[in-house]
Amino acid sequence: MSNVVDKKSLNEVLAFYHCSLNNSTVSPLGNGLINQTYLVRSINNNFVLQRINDHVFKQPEQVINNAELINNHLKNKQDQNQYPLEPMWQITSNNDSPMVKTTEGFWRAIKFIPNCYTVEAVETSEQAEQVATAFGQFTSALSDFPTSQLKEIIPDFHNLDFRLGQLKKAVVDDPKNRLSQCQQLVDFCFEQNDFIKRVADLVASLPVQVTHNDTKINNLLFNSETHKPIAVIDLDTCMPGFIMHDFGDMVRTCCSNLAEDATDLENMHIRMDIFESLAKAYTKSFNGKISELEQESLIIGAQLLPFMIGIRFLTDYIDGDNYFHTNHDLHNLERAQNQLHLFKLLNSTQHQLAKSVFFK
Ligand code: GN1
Ligand code: MG
Repeated sequence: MSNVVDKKSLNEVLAFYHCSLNNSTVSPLGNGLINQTYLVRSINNNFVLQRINDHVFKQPEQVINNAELINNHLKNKQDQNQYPLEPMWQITSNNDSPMVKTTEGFWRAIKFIPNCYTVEAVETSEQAEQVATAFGQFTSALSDFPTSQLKEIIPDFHNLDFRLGQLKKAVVDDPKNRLSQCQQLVDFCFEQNDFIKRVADLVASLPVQVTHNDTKINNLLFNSETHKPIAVIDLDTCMPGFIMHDFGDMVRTCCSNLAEDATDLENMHIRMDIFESLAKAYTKSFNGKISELEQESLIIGAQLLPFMIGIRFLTDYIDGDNYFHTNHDLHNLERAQNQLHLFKLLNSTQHQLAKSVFFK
């Protein structure tokens, strides 16, 4: 799928929303690695337009249906004063559906909330607290949602054995002869037997919840006046899952002092104050609806997500960059090195981290 959408294709999709490039402006929005997202400003209204990556999301209609179900549930909770954030409505097009199919792929429009902004990186422990509280409120409000109604959008998305299997396959195929560039890193992944076993034991016993699976701060909208989160966005990977995945992705994206593709790894450290704020706020947001095992799993999740995404970046590097958008040939390898280094740091500080989860 091409990253560039031409004017003709944009006009084709805009027509479904009663506008065109003659009466509206379309500008890229956000920094996602998967979908293409635009802000459309027209005379009638402003909305977010998104082309869903159908290489990643094989059945885009399932992404859209899941979002409808989740939004309806959140709206009910909001009406009962049990959800303090805003659901992110998808807009019905003139074909009476929230999904539009054109020659360029699958599209949807999402309501635009004015006077808000997104934040790319966590800098303070107050922000970490906001992230953990908002994503915790989200999953907590969905705790009585029947998970079986949700389609598993990307099967085995956060299944470690499956991700290790994909890496194994890429190593055997080595289609771009890139293995020699990363053999040591590959070996490192397969040497983590104790950790892999701990994860397998845990997932056999953890309760299933509706999880977001992409809990970075840039998937929250902040109100420009109050500077507080007003909505959780990007519901694409909402699926039945384990809360350690959501907590782990927060730790992965908030606690490192470096960006996920930074290469000066000797400078990487874990921001303990941020970790503590995440752990305390996330646990608190469930209002006691979190089991002891789930609480314990948070420490494993914190290590698991960097490990698993490191494996995914490494697999994509060996495969020839088919999945994640990259800016240069070594981009996925650098991301993998970075995330696996973060895993190492989190692994070696796990006892210290556990203290802040259990508030000892
Ligand atoms: C992808 O496109 P974005 O940034 O929302 C990926 C996440 C990764 C992330 C790494 C569907 O998310 O799992 O954590 O890149 N989403 C999918 O930056 O694979
Ligand atoms: Mg995402």
